[in-house]
Amino acid sequence: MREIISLHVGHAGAQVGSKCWELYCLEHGISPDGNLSKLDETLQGEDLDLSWNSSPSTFFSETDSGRAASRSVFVDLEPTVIDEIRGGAYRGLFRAEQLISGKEDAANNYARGYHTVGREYIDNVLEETRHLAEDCDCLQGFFMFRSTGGGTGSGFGTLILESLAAEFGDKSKLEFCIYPTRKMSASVVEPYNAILATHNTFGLAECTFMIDNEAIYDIITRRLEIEQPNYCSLNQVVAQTVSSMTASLRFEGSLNADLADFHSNLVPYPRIRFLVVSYAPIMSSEKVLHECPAVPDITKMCFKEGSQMSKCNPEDGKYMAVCLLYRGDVVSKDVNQAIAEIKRKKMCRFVDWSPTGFKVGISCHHPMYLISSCLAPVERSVCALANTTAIAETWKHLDHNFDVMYRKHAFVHWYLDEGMEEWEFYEARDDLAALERDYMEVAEEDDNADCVDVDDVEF
Ligand SMILES: Nc1nc2c(ncn2[C@@H]2O[C@H](COP(=O)(O)OP(=O)(O)OP(=O)(O)O)[C@@H](O)[C@H]2O)c(=O)[nH]1
Ligand SMILES: [Mg+2]
Repeated sequence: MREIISLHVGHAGAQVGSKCWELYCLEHGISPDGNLSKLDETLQGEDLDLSWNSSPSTFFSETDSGRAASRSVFVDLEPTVIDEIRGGAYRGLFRAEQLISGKEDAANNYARGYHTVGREYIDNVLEETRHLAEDCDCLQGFFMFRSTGGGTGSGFGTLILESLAAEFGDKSKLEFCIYPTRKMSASVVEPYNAILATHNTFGLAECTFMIDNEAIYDIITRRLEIEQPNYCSLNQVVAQTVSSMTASLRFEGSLNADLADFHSNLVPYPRIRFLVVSYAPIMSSEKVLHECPAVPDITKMCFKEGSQMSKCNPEDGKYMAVCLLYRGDVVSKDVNQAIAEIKRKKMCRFVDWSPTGFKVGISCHHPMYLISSCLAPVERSVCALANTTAIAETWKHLDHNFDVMYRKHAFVHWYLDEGMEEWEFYEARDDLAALERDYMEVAEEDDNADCVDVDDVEF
């Protein structure tokens, strides 16, 4: 078995993580207390895999009493979210050591997470991670969930990745990162934290799945007609997407059955590793009564702004690689036709050196939904992971917002007080400028780029 350990860091990392684990439990027929056969009657229970012979053990271990336990560590520098998990319905999935919390948060300050407050907890996190790793037959790697806007996710998350690189250098490390947006920021210094975290994470993680709260907020208001979505709704959408992305790791599947497949397929250069994630369909219960989107419909949705978890216009960029992960009632012939149509309508431009074009994976396990989910259950879904130069727009906005404050040196003293030095700001900002240039070079490299040929489709 090839196991994966998930690390959920800071408020956003832990909250999103909770929703993900609820969904994994549902999909594998694991009850909230870790029991394999006793399913909550309120949950949908078809097609469940109630055995240890298949892939749930990539994410779950089996306790001596035969219960399922999560292979994860949840850590926040303040206690609120972790206390909720400790007292929540799913507490049976964790040992006490897996839920780590401190007394005071990093106050939206990267330096507090990295240099001062976070340092006090790094040993606990590493000790528990080692313990979980020792329990694995053959550890594949790690998923980290965090926001880069707050101090814990950005600073402490980076410190954890650095420590993992030192101790588990040969293992893959993939991140799900919530990046700051202007509309949904918790503090003005989020661009500082995000840029410091991005710069200091180069070389530590192979692949970053970008999540933008504003994009998800817009999807929910538009598609689900919820006027003011809260974090809970946002996290349900993120969890649904993460569950689709990880389905091939948890169930038998032909594509991305191994963690390394993700980055080997999708990341052509180490720095160009930030992936745009799309999920379709996202439908309300009312809509689902009248519409049942077919494979071509859901495939096309992934190439439009309205299904993307990042705020960037896919038409402004060129794709380097795309991975389409279908679930449910989907056959290869329909996928082939859907991709042919995307090509015919020139909905997606590729760089001409991309050798593989689309990668496709189909899992027959249809998507499942928590009873509390704001998303209506559907028979089939697709999650697209795309490496596109359109993401450069995110760096442009972030760099601009950083510059507006840094020009006046606003808030910089808070970081210097916590052990950072002035040059770290320059260095991080310079690196992000270089990243913008890297993306421009990839986009400019060829002007003969065309849509992918349908012969490139792989099953
Ligand atoms: N989607 C989502 N975003 C969140 C959630 N909580 C916070 N955020 C976003 O994350 C950023 C703030 O980061 P947090 O995760 O709260 O911060 P933290 O890592 O706990 O760090 P400190 O509180 O500063 O120690 C803001 O951009 C918020 O909009 C959540 O539950 N879901
Ligand atoms: Mg916090």
